[in-house]
Amino acid sequence: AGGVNGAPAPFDKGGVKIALISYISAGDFFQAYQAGAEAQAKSLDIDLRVFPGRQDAAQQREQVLQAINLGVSAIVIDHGLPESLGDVAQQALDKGIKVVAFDVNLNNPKIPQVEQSDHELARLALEQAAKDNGKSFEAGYAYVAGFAPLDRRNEVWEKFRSENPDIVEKARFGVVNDTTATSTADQAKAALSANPDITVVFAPYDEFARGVKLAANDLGIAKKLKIYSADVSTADIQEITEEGSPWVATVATNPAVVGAVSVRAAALQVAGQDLPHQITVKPTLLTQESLRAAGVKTIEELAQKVPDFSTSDAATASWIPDKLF
Ligand code: SR1
Repeated sequence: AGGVNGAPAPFDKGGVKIALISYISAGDFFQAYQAGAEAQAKSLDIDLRVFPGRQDAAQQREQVLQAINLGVSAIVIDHGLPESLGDVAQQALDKGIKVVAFDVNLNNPKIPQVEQSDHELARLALEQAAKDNGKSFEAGYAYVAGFAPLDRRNEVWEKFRSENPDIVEKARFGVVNDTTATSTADQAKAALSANPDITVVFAPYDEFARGVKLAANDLGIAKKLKIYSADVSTADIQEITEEGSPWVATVATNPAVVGAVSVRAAALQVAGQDLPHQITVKPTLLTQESLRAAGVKTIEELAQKVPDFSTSDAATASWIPDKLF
């Protein structure tokens, strides 16, 4: 470990141990989030210990305890169930370990919360749906309760529906597991078959959207359906822009940037520097039309065209390199 020139202690010496403890590791979003966290850690000569998530709350809780025993300086907790994490996160704080939470509400004033402005994300997606389809249509909705970002997006969906009584939710479905897209596809297939008048699906997680698209293709109804989602990856861009795709818009951050911001937030705390309690990475609306017009094929190409996809001004300091992608 060589440390970072001009950085405050302990980053001047390097080798600061930080743990990244995830609830979910499968899927494009979470892999890119981890890659971004690793890139930021490398730039700060941090020894990042990654604990992979398997949607197992008991295991994640155990991993927080393991990280405490490893003597890390900070822990980034990425998703998870607040009820199984609150007390162990407090144990970490009591030992002087800094904690940052991404997309899990730990309701602790000592724990900064990173999020992607989920209300704005859902609002932008639904405004685009109304722009494309008017304010009277039958909708399908992919949702699983208990995940902070999905719950926040759901608040916006509920408000949007109450303000637009002719937008009718005909079916609700969704699964979060290690095969979210295919499991959601099975449910979407049943829901879309039972409700042939559905023309719009709000699927605010890219794995959900991928599942709905699979179902629409299997049923041969892709032409009459429009899917609005959250998140983006290189694979998503390909699925959105391909000929005849029903996936017409997504609202997204670069998940690698969010991973980098989470590590920066942890590093700033370890260095004793101030942070706001709420750390937000702003999402951008990406329509099928705009992606096709820009000829963008990968998330790297997107990062070259959309400044918010290459870096974020959240949780920065002069000594932290933030041009990573
Ligand atoms: C199961 S929660 C999935 C969401 O977490 C992140 O906020 C991503 O945006 C994804 O949509």
